[in-house]
Amino acid sequence: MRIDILTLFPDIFDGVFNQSMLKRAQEKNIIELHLHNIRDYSTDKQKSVDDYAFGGGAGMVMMIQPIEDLIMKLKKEREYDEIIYMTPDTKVWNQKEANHLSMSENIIILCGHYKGVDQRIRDHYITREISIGDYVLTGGELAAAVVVDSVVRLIPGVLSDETSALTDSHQDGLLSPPVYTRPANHNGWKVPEILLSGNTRKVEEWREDKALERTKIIRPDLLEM
Ligand code: 6GU
Repeated sequence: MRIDILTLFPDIFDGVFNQSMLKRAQEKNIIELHLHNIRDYSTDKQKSVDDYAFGGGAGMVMMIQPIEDLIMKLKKEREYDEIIYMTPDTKVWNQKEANHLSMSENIIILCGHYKGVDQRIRDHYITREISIGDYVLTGGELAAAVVVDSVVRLIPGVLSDETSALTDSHQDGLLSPPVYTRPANHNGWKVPEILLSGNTRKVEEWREDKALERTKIIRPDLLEM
């Protein structure tokens, strides 16, 4: 999978993309991450990328020209499955959508800043909008990093068997059951007996029960979907 990220702040991604799982996925050539600085595509003398909002009000709006030129250049080079815009004013990202997006070949992710991008970019180029939750971040970059991480770890070959994504919270629509490691008794705090029994069928049943119990208490909304 190739992911092109369009941003005014490419440095924000440095730490995230050059560590751990995302680093390994790139080394194994399972993904290619390309960062593009929108400002490099501004054709005006001052290299401006934003302007005042028509109609007034506080905050700047990202202008069409540099974003359009960058998107057009990329679209000429290859076909994209999705051109995504990161914004808090849309539907919230979830595991099901991560599973689906992980099957894409090429995607573009546009990160908004300030008051966001000119609506005409959204109307004419964007095929999909993503928010990561009902709160406002300074820009779309951290949200884009969240989306990239959640998608890439689902691509076959990225995670090892031990860290397989199949047993993650949310993968089956439930929260994860509790997990324990040695020691079996820490100053009187004991691990549930069943986990020490060696009976894999009983352990699996216990985990399913606990997952359902935790979901009912903490996130009953997940059971209604
Ligand atoms: Cl995608 N962008 C911004 N700026 N804030 C957010 C968000 C995105 N998702 C949740 N909050």
